[in-house]
Amino acid sequence: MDLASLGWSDFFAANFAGHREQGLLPARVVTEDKLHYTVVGETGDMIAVIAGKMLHHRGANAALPKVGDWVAIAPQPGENKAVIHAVLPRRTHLTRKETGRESTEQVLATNMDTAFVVQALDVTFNLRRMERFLVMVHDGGAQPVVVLNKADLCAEVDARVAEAHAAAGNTPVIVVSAKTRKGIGQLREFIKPGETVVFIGTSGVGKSSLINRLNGEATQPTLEVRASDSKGRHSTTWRELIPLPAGGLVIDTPGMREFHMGFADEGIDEAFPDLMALGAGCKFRDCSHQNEPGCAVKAAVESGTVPRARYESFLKLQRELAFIAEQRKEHTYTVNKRRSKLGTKAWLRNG
Ligand SMILES: Nc1nc2c(ncn2[C@@H]2O[C@H](COP(=O)(O)OP(=O)(O)OP(=O)(O)O)[C@@H](O)[C@H]2O)c(=O)[nH]1
Ligand SMILES: [Mg+2]
Ligand SMILES: [Zn+2]
Repeated sequence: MDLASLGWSDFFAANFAGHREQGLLPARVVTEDKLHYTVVGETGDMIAVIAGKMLHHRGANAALPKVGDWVAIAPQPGENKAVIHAVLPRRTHLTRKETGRESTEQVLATNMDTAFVVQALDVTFNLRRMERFLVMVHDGGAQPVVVLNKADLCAEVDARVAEAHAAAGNTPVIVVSAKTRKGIGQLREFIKPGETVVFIGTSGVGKSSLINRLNGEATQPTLEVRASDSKGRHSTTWRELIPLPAGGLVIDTPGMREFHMGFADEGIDEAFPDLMALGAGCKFRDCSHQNEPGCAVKAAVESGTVPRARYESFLKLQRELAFIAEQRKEHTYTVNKRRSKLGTKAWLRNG
């Protein structure tokens, strides 16, 4: 397997030079299960553990290898095993921040070019939630694409698309159906050989179903959604990097529960650039755009320049950020203890 098709680039090569001198080899993290990993390199996939030295010197949990990371490994001779000695700097990342300190960040996936923010065109359709996922993506540096799935269940697709466009700014919006295969070709156009994409969105929106369509084969488990409330049980329980037959790599993620999505303050700027720009015209520099006199943002809402719904979602996000900041003071971080299973079948099959 050549490194370029796994996403290797000059950026990583430059950062690897020192490790190469020490006789280490580059590999990419495919699955992560606490401190057990599957990595893939030029010689195929291996089970990997992290070097003791690295464990002792690590600062934050975020510094440990995550799915999508490039790592420096020492292969164990004669075995399909390796020891991870270092994590290369990340080009992009997807990070959930439950509190502000670095030790409390949960890195969900790394080094992706594009992030598909998936929403279902059914009763769960929620623009505010979409905006939050977009904040997360912007924050980590990947290119977002809004994917509206389950088009087969929606009679007003055009209206939903218009709403999504209004909320997503310049972010592309595409309409698909994993069921009827509508738009799968369009989805594919965003996945170039050697590039990595991640699917994110709440449970049941159809992330794994779409990946199975791209794959041309069902490798990802999916679950039937309860018809009554459209709520799926979580069917994907681990993150995994999957090679596609046509080139390119996808990372499947388990659906996130809304409440646990944290946001970085910088991300809000990028999700609401229009409001941020207006805010420069407010009378007070620290204007919260709620009750202050001379607020340019409120004036724009009153005059209809900014849709009221957009303003309200901005306020809601601001409140949630404030709430998270409060929580931060009260709770100390507990490491996510969710047990996940290793899923190496895709690599065994393709590699
Ligand atoms: N009608 C319809 N159903 C779909 C479509 N895509 C997915 N589904 C169904 O939605 C349910 C959830 O799909 P999954 O692919 O498991 O969703 P997920 O986003 O991976 O969910 P988690 O892994 O729990 O985060 C399954 O029953 C799918 O069959 C679609 O385009 N149309
Ligand atoms: Mg899934
Ligand atoms: Zn203001």
